[in-house]
Amino acid sequence: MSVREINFDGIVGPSHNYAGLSLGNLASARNAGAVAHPRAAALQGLEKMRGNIRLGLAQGIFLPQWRPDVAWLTKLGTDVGDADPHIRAAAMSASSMWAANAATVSPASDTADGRTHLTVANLVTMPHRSHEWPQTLAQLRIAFSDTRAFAVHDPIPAPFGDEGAANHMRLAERHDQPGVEVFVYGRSGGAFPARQHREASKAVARIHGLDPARTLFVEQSEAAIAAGAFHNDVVAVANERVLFTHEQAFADKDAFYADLRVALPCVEIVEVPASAVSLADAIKSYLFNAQLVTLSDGGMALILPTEARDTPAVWTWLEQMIAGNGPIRRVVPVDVRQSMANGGGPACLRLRVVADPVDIDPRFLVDEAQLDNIARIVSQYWPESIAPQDLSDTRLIARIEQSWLTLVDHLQLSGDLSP
Ligand code: SUG
Repeated sequence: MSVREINFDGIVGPSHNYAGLSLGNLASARNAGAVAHPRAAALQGLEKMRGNIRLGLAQGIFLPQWRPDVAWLTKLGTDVGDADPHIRAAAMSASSMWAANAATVSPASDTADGRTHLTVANLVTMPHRSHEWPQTLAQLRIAFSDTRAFAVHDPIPAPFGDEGAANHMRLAERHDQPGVEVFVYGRSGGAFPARQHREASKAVARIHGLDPARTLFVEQSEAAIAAGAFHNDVVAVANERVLFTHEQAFADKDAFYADLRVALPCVEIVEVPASAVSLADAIKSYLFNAQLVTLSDGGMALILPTEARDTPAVWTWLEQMIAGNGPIRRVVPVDVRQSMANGGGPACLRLRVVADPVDIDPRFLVDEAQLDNIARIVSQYWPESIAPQDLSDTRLIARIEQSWLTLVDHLQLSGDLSP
């Protein structure tokens, strides 16, 4: 085989719910208290993966995490029965589904030692996400255990917030060529927290052995964070030589674009002006939280949420873009509404790894037949619905645990991953 881009999607866990845990994430706040549908959510995610396989893309998976996170509750001196409701909800969250926040990945052609480097994200800013990394790291260490090809790193220490690939873009002439890595950090978002700290981004770049001449650190605009872009991948996405971005994504776009053109002269910047699509519409529709991918004919497709089609200004702009002569030739809407209602679009659900699939543990790679098997387990075991007040129900918790055990056993990972 050869080096290519593989999208690892987080399978939506059986405890998926709307507890309104993420300050600054407008969808999470809007849907707080609503009834969630974990089974439908997981099936939507699996259908997105199936669609991508049919487009000719390579697909990987990460497993849901053991919930409730008993180890975390124990460290807090409590358990699921006695915990305060907001701590219980944090321990039950299925937020690891958003694999773009699992880690930052630097492909082998960018690093000093010629290995692909992955640093697990510490996610320290949001309590419900701050306890994801140990179980994420366990999976990364299995999937990428071949130390000739991969180096998997511990999280950057607190208090330096690191939210992984959601604030990292890689541009290159082709995936297997040396690239430019762009780390986007926030300084302030007014009432909302800036989750990615510059110090964390700099540390990741050092640990991965990146070439300073091909590494950029770029500040996210305060306006974007204040408008609800809690991660850069809500307002910009890159693939190979193309940067697709909202005009107001960055604090100083002119300086950024100029630096990018020096580092990667072939770059094509597709900028959506605020006069065509407001920041509010971009964030509501998640236009930029799309998977921008290269198809086998060399053209690019934008896999975006159906909400983009339902937002008139966004759809009008996309139709004009496709009619023009730009590098993005196709738009593919996908239904991930259950995840979207918590602020997670198609791009949030996946972590991109440029590597040779033969170097990866095959239990983390899927074809359509394996997706069928996983969908059968989801249909049989995942709860149909969860309301926030159900989170202390012992029968529901038993069912969530049984769902996880069945899936992990099916994937032959029960010897490696324990609750
Ligand atoms: O961290 N939502 C996630 C969404 C993450 C989206 N990821 C990227 N943009 N890459 C978050 O805010 C909501 C959970 C709740 O409210 O129950 C949540 O965690």
